[in-house]
Amino acid sequence: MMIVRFVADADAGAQVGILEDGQLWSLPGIATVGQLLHLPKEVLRQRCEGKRVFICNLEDAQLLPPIDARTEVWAAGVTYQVSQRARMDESGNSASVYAQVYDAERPELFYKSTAWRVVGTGEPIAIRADSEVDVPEPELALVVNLAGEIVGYTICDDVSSRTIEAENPLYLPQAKVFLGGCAVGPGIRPVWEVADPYALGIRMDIKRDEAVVWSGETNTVQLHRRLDDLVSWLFRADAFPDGVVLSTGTCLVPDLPFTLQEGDVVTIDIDDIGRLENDVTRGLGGVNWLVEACNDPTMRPSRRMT
Ligand code: DO4
Ligand code: MG
Repeated sequence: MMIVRFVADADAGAQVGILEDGQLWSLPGIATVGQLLHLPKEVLRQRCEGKRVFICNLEDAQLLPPIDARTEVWAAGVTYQVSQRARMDESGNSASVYAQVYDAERPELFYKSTAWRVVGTGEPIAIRADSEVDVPEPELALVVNLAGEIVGYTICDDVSSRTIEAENPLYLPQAKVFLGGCAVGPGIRPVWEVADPYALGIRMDIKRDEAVVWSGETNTVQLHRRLDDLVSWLFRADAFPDGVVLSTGTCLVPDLPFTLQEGDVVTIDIDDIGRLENDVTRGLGGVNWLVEACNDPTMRPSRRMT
């Protein structure tokens, strides 16, 4: 079962419900994912497993990113050794900050996106026009309710500018937060359906002109932090009235000088969670539609679901 947002009918707009066995169902009384994230985990489970109304088959609808309302995306960084090494290799005199944060008790946590800026599977991501080296970051993301309980898992692509972050670590927000720089999807796998989040295979392929130009595979067993611990740091001095998506850091980093290019296709698979697939555009032109789509989800550009 997956909790999803979708458009099946332009008049009905965005709906929230359950995807199971290729069929979409709505949950009576539930209009947003934010509303579901008000519920304690056990009540959420009862709602998901309780009364539903059949809407249509998946191929007759368009999936939207599974995040809305006031839900934000936050991210953890340098949580896998591969990320620590990559940051140290690229950052010259600033390399020591990454070594320190990897082993520090306090994790690196940063704000990544509002819900309206997030793209879903089948929609374009963007790399910045003022950056030369840009990468996707395939990450297991936690879906956390108002009370700070992990209620589900999804996939986040923390698209990043290596050029800007390497120039100065204080440029991190510009390396991380920009229109089209955050993809989340395809839906939310409830926590009660994932036996062991520390044993999930993660794969990423990058295709250019139909050929795979980069491919890698790893497993969340390599994660250097505990998931509950990351959440507890996030909730230490902040509140999330419509819950929060917390991305847990990248475990796959292409070697320099690899960079994404316009037209590439990034595919991320995580065991038990699903597949997130996005074409790459450069600059604002390919993602400006997000500004209008935040008020009209039926105008999303793609109906592709993998
Ligand atoms: O320190 C920069 C951020 C690193 C990051 O996003 C990651 O490790 O996933
Ligand atoms: Mg990241």
